[in-house]
Amino acid sequence: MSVSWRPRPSASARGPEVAARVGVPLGIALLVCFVTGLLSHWIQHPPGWFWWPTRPVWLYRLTQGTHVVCGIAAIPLLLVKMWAVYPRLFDRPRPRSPLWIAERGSIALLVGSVFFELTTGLLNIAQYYPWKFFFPAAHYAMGYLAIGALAVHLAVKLPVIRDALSRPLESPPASGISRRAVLNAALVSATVAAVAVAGQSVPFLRRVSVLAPRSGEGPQGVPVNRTAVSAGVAGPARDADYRLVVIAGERRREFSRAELLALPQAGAVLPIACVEGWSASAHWSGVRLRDLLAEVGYTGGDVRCESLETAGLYRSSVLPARHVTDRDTLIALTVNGQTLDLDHGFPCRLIAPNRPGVLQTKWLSRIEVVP
Ligand SMILES: Nc1nc2c(c(=O)[nH]1)N[C@H]1C(S)=C(S)[C@@H](COP(=O)(O)O)O[C@H]1N2
Ligand SMILES: [Mo]
Repeated sequence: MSVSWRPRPSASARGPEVAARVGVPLGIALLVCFVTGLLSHWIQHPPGWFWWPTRPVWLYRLTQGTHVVCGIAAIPLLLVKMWAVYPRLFDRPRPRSPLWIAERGSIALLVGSVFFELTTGLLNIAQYYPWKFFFPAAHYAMGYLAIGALAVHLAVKLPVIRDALSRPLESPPASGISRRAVLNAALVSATVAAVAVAGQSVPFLRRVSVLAPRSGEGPQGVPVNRTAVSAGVAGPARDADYRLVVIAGERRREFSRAELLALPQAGAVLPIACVEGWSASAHWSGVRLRDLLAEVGYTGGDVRCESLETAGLYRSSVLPARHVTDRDTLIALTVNGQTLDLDHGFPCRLIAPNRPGVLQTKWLSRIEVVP
């Protein structure tokens, strides 16, 4: 069985020395992407056993920011790794053994799925959806495939990887460009790519973040994901007859915006942390959800928050009871000291600690305790 490169007296910089060394940070980045991606998926579609805290308020901001930064950093690493093994990808010898077939098969699966994950992820953060499938479902399912193929690849290649890592990088010396130069180029471009996208979450990096699509642009210092006009709520949101309906079991009350403002107000500094990786912190004020629910005799349970939107994937969200009772979970009426902009969810929006942006429902119309 031969799954290793034969040492050549004076080889090109291509080969296992570079492939294995680029593979280490690439493997780590992919693993971090998988774990943070699973977390994000579970927060949005919680299985029964899943438990997600309300503190620290920035935890999801960190895990999802990390997900996107690691995914972006993995792109140049993957390209250099492909370059290092490129001639081997086109070897077409006859199948030699079951192990050999497993190795080649897992590589095809690995390359395909990782390519899919990185390109769809990249296009997603650019909010460009040229495909027909539903991005989160496809990205999630393919994540399992990628990590499974990675595990098989590592298991099969372990001897080759060990051998390549234990040998000095430049032995035998590469003809032409040195392996060290290739490796440095890979690491530098991964770092540059990471920094270029990290600015959408890390304020002091903003000025260098050429890749950050949304970094602080937007009314009241907060980016806007979907405007009121594109959500089709600009009319109803400004309607003088607007009422927020609050329901717990048999009890139901309606509140105008003025009535919400007349209730005790609370404030909190909380981030909007979009699944696309951008995030921005702001000071929100409004009515604590638990105070509002006390008006209808809330005794516990999850709570559904619905938007004025009549269609749209993100028109409603469910808050676990733990988030409902948190002191910082607000029905926000202002942001950064100003009346909530129409695009930030006027007349009122949900803002809760440690949640993906997609669950921070804007233009609330109805809040109901889930029976
Ligand atoms: N009703 C409604 N609420 C919504 C959305 C939406 O499309 N409809 N988008 C969500 C997403 S994906 C994000 S990231 C945040 C962004 O809030 P912002 O536009 O105020 O920054 O709003 C969330 N709330
Ligand atoms: Mo989002």
